[in-house]
Amino acid sequence: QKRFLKFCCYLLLTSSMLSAQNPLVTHIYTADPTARVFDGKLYIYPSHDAIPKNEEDAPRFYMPDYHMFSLENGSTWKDYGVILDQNEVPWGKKNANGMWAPDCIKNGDLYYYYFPAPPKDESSFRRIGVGVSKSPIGPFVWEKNYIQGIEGIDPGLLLDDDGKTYLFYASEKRLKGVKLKANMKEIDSEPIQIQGIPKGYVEGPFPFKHHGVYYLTFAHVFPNEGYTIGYATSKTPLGPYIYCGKIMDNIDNGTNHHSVVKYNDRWILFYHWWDISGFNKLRSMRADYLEFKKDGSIKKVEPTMR
Ligand code: FUB
Repeated sequence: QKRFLKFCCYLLLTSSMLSAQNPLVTHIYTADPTARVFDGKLYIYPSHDAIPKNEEDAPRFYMPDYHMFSLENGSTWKDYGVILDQNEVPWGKKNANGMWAPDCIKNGDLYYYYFPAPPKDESSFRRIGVGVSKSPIGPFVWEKNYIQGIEGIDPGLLLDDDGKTYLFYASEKRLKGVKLKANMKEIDSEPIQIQGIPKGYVEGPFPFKHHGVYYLTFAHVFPNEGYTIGYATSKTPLGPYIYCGKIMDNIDNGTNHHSVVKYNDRWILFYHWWDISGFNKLRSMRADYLEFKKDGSIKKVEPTMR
């Protein structure tokens, strides 16, 4: 009880330490920010680090639902509230508090929201589900079952110029990828392990295409170095990839799930840190500009640490 009280005091003391740009929002804790631009508007689909209800939950991730945000007037992040609660997931385990990093993409006129959650059939640590909406802000209609044939966390989606969609995810500390069928709800190939990613714990794949090159960024743990953000490139969506180096060094943040998006002609890296809480299970999403060099390589991002 003493430890939990100490933890609550810390939250109260640190909750007034705000900065202008980073973290992006301060009224709730947000992590794993997947930013997307739909029809010129910037959205973020993060996960939500809720405040644990009791001491037993305090040292762990406590993630019962998802919020989402959009940028209004270039400066304010609008919170749309809970867009999915864990107990609304048709195939999800009740009250498991394990709603980890999601993603959302647009294909045609529809928006597809992908998320990992613990399944009630306990067939795996996490399965990946999908919901469909006519709007980027939902409401999403949630599929009755998880996507068959894959298991893992951290879905990251790539809609290629030819209309084919690829789902990347992390499973058993490795990155995997699979082509999706046109319905966006079923796999259309055998999942493969992405080749060319350095050894070590890896998660949080984020794929995108720039000047015809496929980029795959990921959170990566080198031995004795902690979480870094690395990236690799390829001529084909599912690789093999060539490791190109780090986008961000370890900032002692526990994890470093992120996304990279071009908005108003500038590239931005979205990531998280524990600015407000001082506790790496209560994270806050952040953003800093990212630049490409002329040869297509990415300059390392120095986080604005207040
Ligand atoms: O936020 C929960 C999990 O931690 C994410 O799914 C991982 O990428 C890591 O950030």
